[in-house]
Amino acid sequence: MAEKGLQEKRALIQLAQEYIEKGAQAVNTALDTFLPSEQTPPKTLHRAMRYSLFAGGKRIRPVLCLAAAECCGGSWEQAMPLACALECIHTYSLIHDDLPAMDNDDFRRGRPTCHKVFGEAMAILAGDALLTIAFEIAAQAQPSSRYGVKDYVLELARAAGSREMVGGQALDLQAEGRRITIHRLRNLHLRKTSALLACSVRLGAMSAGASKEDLKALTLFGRNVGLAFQIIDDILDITVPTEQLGKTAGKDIAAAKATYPALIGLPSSRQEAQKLTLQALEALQRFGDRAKVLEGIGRLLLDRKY
Ligand code: GRG
Repeated sequence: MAEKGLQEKRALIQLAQEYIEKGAQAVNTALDTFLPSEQTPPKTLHRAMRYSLFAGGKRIRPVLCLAAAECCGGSWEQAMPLACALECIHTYSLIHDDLPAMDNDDFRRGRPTCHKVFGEAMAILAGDALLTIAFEIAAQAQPSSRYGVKDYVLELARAAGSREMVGGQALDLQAEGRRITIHRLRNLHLRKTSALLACSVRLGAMSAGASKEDLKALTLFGRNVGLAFQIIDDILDITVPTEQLGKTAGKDIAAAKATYPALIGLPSSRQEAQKLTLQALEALQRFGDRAKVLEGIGRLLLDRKY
């Protein structure tokens, strides 16, 4: 699966682009029904939650969830509550990451950050509420032939918690201004970024009742795509202007962040992202043509420009 001609790679990327567009629309519609309206008291809190959630994120995590479900013989309908829960957790992490006590960013998803518009206290609460509603939404998913709602909730809680995403963020903060080894950096990225991406494909597969072997293969895909995604994110932070990124460029160098480009330079970072993407695609071999969309998304994420 890994070695393909240029035409074939382009066709897969095109397929992924179209899938993401349709998937994102469906996710946005579903999120709109799951989230309390702006008129629901407390109105400011619900406005703040919706402001960040509907600010135009790429919806990579929910779309990966939908694509993994289809790859394992499931449907968007079964996977949708889990897809929406993933996006709520992702958006909460961005709101909190942008706070002055963390990355202190003014700009996200092409608009002022949540705390710039609603104030720090309300932004903290909007993040808290998005994290909490994620579990309320996930609990509404239907059990599949192999997994119950308890399994979905456990999966989500573990990926978002102190041993994975939040833990990765803690390691990231502690690494600021320090020169850490590539091994430590990889470990940090695996927790901060890969865990939720791997969880996205796993939850989609679980909603389809996937076998243990299929879940294992998708976990490998998600972890490697996640690592490549973070490396590309760090490369884009240096090479792409703020207007194109939709968030403030050059922040990593300014904050003396531990990143792949800082440790091994841009060319080696690009090579590493390519290698990881190929490893991710190899993990899809067992699914044959059913994994075309996932393969396209993996290739697209390596090529992304924002
Ligand atoms: C728990 C506060 C807290 C943070 C957890 C996810 C995270 C750690 C921090 C957010 C900042 C960051 C650089 C995370 C790494 C993952 C990443 C590259 C996020 C950006 O994801 P995209 O590009 O964003 O999918 P959109 O806006 O398109 O959804």
